[in-house]
Amino acid sequence: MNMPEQIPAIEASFETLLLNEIQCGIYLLTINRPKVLNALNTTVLSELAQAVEQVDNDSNARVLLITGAGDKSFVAGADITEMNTLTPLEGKAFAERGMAAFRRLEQMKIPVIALVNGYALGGGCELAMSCDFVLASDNARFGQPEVSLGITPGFGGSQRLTRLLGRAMAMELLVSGRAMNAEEALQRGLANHVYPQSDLLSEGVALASRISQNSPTAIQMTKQLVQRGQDLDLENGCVMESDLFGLSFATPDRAEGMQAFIDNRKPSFV
Ligand code: DAK
Repeated sequence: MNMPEQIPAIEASFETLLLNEIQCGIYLLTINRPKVLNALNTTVLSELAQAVEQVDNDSNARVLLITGAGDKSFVAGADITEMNTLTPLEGKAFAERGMAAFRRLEQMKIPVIALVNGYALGGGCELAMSCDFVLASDNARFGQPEVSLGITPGFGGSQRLTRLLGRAMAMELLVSGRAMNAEEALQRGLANHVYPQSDLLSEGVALASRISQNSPTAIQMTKQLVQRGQDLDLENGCVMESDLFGLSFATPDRAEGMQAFIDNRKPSFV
């Protein structure tokens, strides 16, 4: 992905990631191992968990964008070279680290948007699906090729792909290892929008800016409703919605949002 040169790095201590606050409250996290198409090794997974924690603890953070360095790949999967050398105990630690990082990412308070700028294979597709939604560049390719390596998906791919695409299509992709292009991912609901690669970052930032004008408290509650509601039946999901709707009336954001409407001005949420 082409990075505007004026973007300042705010976190210098990462070896495999770049974390930048590109506009007030809008963070860009770049997996930065372009020579191996941003494959996920142990260091990336540890640093991903640290970066997620850091951003989620920033009360000014509004949206996290995640992408891959270069113009060829978002993330081409777990690092096969590293995986090939792991002992069973190291493999277990790798699995636990990855699962924890992806789960933590999914549970962030703020919206997380994957900017998929090329290959999103195996762990890369799983990383994209752990984000709240995906914007893709026109050269994006999504797939779960693990069966060709003699393994199953390991970061939740069999579960998240099935929830997103339905059982039959997920099964086809998981057992064939076939990759989808951006257009097919769009049609099947894996990507929300497809843009020319040169526009992907600016489109992501534009959407993040729009999101960041809304109430952070209401957004956090909405994320909870959508995520927890997926595991509930409709009746219990609606009960949860009534509860959080009621709770929103106790928040300063609700008071400000409604008063601003009445005053015919833009709300100012803090
Ligand atoms: N790991 C390590 N290196 C990789 C890589 C990967 N996943 N993908 C690409 N590379 C490296 C290549 O080896 C090459 O390195 P050099 O030879 O230059 O040193 C460099 O990136 C450029 O790649 P290519 O030369 O292959 O580039 P091409 O354009 O020809 O092909 C490709 C691009 C993406 C089609 C191809 O590189 C490819 O097929 N890559 C592998 C894709 C893949 O199979 N990904 C899935 C990996 S398996 C688990 C949790 C999760 C997982 C497993 C376990 N547990 C909880 C235990 C996840 C597994 C996976 O993700």
